[in-house]
Amino acid sequence: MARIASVHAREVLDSRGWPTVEVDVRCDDGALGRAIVPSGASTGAAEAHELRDGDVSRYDGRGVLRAVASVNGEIAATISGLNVVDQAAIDRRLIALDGTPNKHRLGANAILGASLAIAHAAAAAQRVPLWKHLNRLAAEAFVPLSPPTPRMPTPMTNMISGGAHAGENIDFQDILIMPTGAGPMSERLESIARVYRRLADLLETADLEGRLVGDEGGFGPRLESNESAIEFVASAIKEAGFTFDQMQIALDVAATQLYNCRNKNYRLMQFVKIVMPSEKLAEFYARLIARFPLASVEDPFAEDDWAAWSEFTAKHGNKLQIVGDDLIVTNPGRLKRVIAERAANAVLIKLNQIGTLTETLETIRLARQAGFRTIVSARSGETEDTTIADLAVATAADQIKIGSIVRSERLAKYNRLLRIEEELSAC
Ligand code: 2PG
Ligand code: MG
Repeated sequence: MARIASVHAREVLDSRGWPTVEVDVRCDDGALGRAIVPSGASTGAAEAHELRDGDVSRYDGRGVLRAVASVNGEIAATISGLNVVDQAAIDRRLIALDGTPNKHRLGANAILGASLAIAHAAAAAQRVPLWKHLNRLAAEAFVPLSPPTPRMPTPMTNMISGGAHAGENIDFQDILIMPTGAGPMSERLESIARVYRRLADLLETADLEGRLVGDEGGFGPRLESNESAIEFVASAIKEAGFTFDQMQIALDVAATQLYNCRNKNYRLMQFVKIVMPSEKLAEFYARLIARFPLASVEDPFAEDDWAAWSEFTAKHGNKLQIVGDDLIVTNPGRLKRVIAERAANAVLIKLNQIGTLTETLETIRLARQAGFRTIVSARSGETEDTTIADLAVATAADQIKIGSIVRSERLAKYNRLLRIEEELSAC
């Protein structure tokens, strides 16, 4: 049995050059676990609190030295000496230590950094890959459901970025593709890369910014409309030689960003000066669904526009994956309401929206129980940390959303999946 011997956090930088928290957990047998916390740009209001210093003399106030101090002080004192494999018990202690509903006292970035570093240390202490350890934790957390069988998720990969991730060039935040074939990850990545290259060619031929990318590596051209972005991706799929059965199209509208909650209207730049209520936006989506082979739509409405979500799911949910991101924020309580109100049929899973591994597994269990699809997701601000690749495999997630197929903070996860695939086939 390995016990936690030391806990040490430091401030490191993420893919946007903003500070974030890295935590090292060392066990008494020498095993080391390390994790780095990601950070979102289009965040939901109900997300766990990311603690920033507010000291404008450093990083425009976005330093994380207070969160680092939470880890090196109170968190280290509380978890030192505990059995490193007792993830659920340790996470519960961290939640109680913070004592606030959204983890704002110690910071969700401090708590999650510790929670994930503990899981890494436990895997190292047991000399098993992280996905194997997470699979055991998931099996415990999913009771009374059957334990998940580890498997490769389908990649949901960003091709064109918009909204908050690419300087508001278009309204929709992501136009993504999903290879549906059951082939090995290496083949699926090659297919995705092929579409990405054809898309670059098409954008360049059209004199658009074909090589300029947004926060997640998707192209960020200035286009006249959101439809035009979908058209470009659909054409790239065809140019690459795929049918829409082999390569599906998905959207993340991130509609909370377009919503004015005072007058309950959405504002899309492509409809200059037109604001629309959710009914009109739903009609716009119905036209897109009729015109394009869309398989999945994430955050079509704002995080608190509940009735619009339920109506949309009733109308399109039998053939379309409808994903709650800002709506659910990986929060078991919000997911329960979504299930009760049939407001979506799939959930995006982001560890830092809720702030511990244990609560994340609880949300995934609820989703599985309700027959919801699960999509494990990166944030737009990422690092070399690859925990989500292991989490997706360990929980048998349906999809993984990492961003595009370029930039090393994204590739770290895809490449990790390739290594895990080898380990899976050796089992
Ligand atoms: C999203 C994510 C990832 P962010 O909205 O799904 O693409 O973005 O991390 O900025 O919330
Ligand atoms: Mg989203």
